Amino acid sequence: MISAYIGLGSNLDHPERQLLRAMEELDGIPETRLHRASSLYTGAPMGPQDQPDYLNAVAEIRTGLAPLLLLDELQRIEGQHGRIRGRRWGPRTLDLDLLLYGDRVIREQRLTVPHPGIARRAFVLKPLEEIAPGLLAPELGAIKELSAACTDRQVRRIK
Ligand code: A4P
Ligand code: MG
Repeated sequence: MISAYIGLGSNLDHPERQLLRAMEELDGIPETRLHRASSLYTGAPMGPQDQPDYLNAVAEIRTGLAPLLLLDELQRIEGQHGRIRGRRWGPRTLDLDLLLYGDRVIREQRLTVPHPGIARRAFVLKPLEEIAPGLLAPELGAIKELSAACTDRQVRRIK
């Protein structure tokens, strides 16, 4: 089993419910179980400001699925949440990003791992640091140090 980290985000249609349901659905992916879930964090949107604040969290899963099959499952779950792909960085009911997949580095058309936004996004780094304070990410290094150095917008842990 490989340890993988998933970033969850929502800012439409009851974000808290969207994230909690998505956590259960991660646990329901074939050959996969939810290992740890962070608290929920809230913050202003990155990108267009004419949209609601986001709720974000990070989950650690243990999976036997290959990366692209895992991505298929994440996109299937997004679809179940009524996700409509609109403008870049626009509002969404559920966004699931594959942040890290073990210590693998992947650069394929459909999939870049580590996720390219990690180092710049407090809404990823704070919850990731909460559940994996000692984590070292391939190409990026210590999550704790990235988090300390991140000058992105503020995020606030709510529950
Ligand atoms: N893709 C490539 N690599 C990956 C990966 N590691 N994980 C491809 C997931 N997908 C990956 O994704 C577009 C394509 O990326 C997929 O088809 C997949 O093959 P998408 O989810 O359709 O597009 P998107 O999410 O609209 O674009 P993007 O640039 O990924 O947006 P982000 O980065 O997800 O940002 N503000 C706050 N505070 N919190 C947020 O969570 N989220 C966004 C969306 C904007 N502002 C935010 C937040
Ligand atoms: Mg995305």
